[in-house]
Amino acid sequence: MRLKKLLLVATVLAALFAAVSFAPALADSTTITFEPPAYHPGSPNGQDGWSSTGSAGMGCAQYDHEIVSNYPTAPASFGTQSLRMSNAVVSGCFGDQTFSKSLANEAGESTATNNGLSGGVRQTHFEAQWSFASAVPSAEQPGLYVVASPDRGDGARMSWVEMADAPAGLEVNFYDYQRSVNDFVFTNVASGLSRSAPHTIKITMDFFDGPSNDMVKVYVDGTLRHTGTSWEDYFRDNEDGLSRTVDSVLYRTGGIPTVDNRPATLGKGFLIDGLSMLSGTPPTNKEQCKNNGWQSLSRNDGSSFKNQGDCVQFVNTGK
Ligand SMILES: [Ca+2]
Ligand SMILES: [Ca+2]
Ligand SMILES: [Ca+2]
Repeated sequence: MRLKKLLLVATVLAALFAAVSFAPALADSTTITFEPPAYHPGSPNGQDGWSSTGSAGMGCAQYDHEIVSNYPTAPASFGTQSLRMSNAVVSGCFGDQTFSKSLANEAGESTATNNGLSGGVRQTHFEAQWSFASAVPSAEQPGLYVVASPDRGDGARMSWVEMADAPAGLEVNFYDYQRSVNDFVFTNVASGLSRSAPHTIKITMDFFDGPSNDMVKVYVDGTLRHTGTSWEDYFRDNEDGLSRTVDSVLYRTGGIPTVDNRPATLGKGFLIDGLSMLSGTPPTNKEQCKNNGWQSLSRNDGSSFKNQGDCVQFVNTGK
């Protein structure tokens, strides 16, 4: 009896071990709505894996970044709680700004460095989408901006998407790093967006080994507005030669204190909600689908394949 029991336990353990060892590295995703009980009003620091030590009073400056409840001008689609950020307070620091929770599986080139700030099974594709709205729908908030960057958790940003307010309406702006000019290149992605409606930004990043080939797309309100590249060559040419991984979004109010800060935005700024992120590895050639390779691959939206044929069809048709 005792031996039988032991054998049973051993069998179960072996099965569990097999399941863990051979579990395919599936696409990984998360959606954040800032709703209770996972989130409560105040600094996002320490909530559900978020980090925001500055807004919690433990950074270079006490940023005006907080989770708000029943904010009077919040769009109905934002529910009861949202992340609110303004550039009433800015600094040149990175690690104390607001970082989302991290995906289990990082994304990046095979040789990208994570510095222990991301992990899991490395994927080639990362996406982040969120909605934002002006906290003051009736008027311009002059000089308001908040920047979102796919990041591993310390400010080694791999891209840069800005939400800003301008006389003609809200704007979305973008910087990538282009080796042809050895510099960051600015693009206005969208302008004149209504202040009285929420807008959605989606950024997708496809990492390919080697320089000057990563592909970054920026969508505004569901429409592809810009295709550019990542910051891989910034790190390659100006730092240690290695690209960086991403597993989260850094929301930052960076800048020079007393120059870039806009005190009038205190308690206002932008409301941010509905952040979803995913990582996965879409196949780029049919060979990757073979020998059970399809099991660890996914479409761009993170959905998995039913079988090898399904995977091959995606390579052929993009569907
Ligand atoms: Ca919400
Ligand atoms: Ca991380
Ligand atoms: Ca690359």
